[in-house]
Amino acid sequence: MMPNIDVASLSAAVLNGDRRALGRAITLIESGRPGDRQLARELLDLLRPHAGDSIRIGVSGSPGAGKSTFIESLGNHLIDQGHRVAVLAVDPSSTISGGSILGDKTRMEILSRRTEAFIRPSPSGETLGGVARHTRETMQIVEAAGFDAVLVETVGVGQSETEVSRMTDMFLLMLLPGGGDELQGIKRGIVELADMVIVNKADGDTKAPAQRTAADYRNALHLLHPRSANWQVPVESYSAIDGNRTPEIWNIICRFRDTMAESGELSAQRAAQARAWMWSEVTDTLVDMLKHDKTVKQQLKKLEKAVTAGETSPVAAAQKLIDIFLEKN
Ligand SMILES: Nc1nc2c(ncn2[C@@H]2O[C@H](COP(=O)(O)OP(=O)(O)OP(=O)(O)O)[C@@H](O)[C@H]2O)c(=O)[nH]1
Ligand SMILES: [Mg+2]
Repeated sequence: MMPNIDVASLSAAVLNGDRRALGRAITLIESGRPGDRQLARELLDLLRPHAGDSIRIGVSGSPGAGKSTFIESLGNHLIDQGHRVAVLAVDPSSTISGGSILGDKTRMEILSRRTEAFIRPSPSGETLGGVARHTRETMQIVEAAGFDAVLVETVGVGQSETEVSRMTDMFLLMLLPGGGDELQGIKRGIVELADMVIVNKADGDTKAPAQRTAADYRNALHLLHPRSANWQVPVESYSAIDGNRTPEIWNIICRFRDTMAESGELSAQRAAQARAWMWSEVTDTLVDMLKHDKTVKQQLKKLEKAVTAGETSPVAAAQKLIDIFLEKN
């Protein structure tokens, strides 16, 4: 797929801010070929010392809550302030819904045309695990390329926001006016992950409902055990369409980052994330190796069939596959 890659010069070009190199680097880490994986690891090794110097913000919320519109507004505000902004999407559902990535691009119309911005949708046809792995690695690459604000958008209906909260410094939850989280298809656990809640569409007819919803959440959040003793989760009503309060939202984000940096929580969180990353990399790599093993492949269909038919227990079949794999190594 990517012949004759010279990792050293690719890395140098990425560090130089070469956009085509950036695209190629990300394509390399997204490649499923085992040979490419080794190159990807080498590339990440070269870039890692230059990564980490950004604020990583996760933006989650129910479908249609206005996440992309918010990112468009915040991204443009940040660029006006001299920042460089990367937008990554964690959206394994895009394989089902089809066009959501294209939709996002059009919703980030101005942002996507600016040279200080880089927008990368998640690769289609990937499982959540795959998308999460790629997003984490892509984050390192865009940071090395000099992007100092990384915004990660995810649809808040499943497991993906937990993944995103594990790779970002701050987790924003975007809600619609009216109704609690159960009505919006948001699980309670997700509200507990939030470092800030934004009730969007506080404009026109939905302005008053947005303010009421914000007040409800403010009350509800007071009852939750705070994640940090140093941070009371703010609940803001907001309109991404008019974007008037975008600078205020950014100020809150900065205040959060400064508070967490001063208390030591930011570096503690990043250290914990690095440890967790190591373990998911171990899991992903072992599973990759196992799935690419020839003998395992030969037995796989048969065992899957036996499990489906209830002839073999899943546990026994898993052990059998692992035994086959280990015997050969
Ligand atoms: N009235 C109003 N509409 C908004 C606002 N923000 C977004 N919208 C509209 O809501 C719809 C969804 O906006 P998106 O930004 O695509 O929402 P999203 O959360 O990214 O959607 P998905 O990625 O599909 O989950 C679009 O039609 C927007 O124009 C807002 O502040 N006020
Ligand atoms: Mg979107």
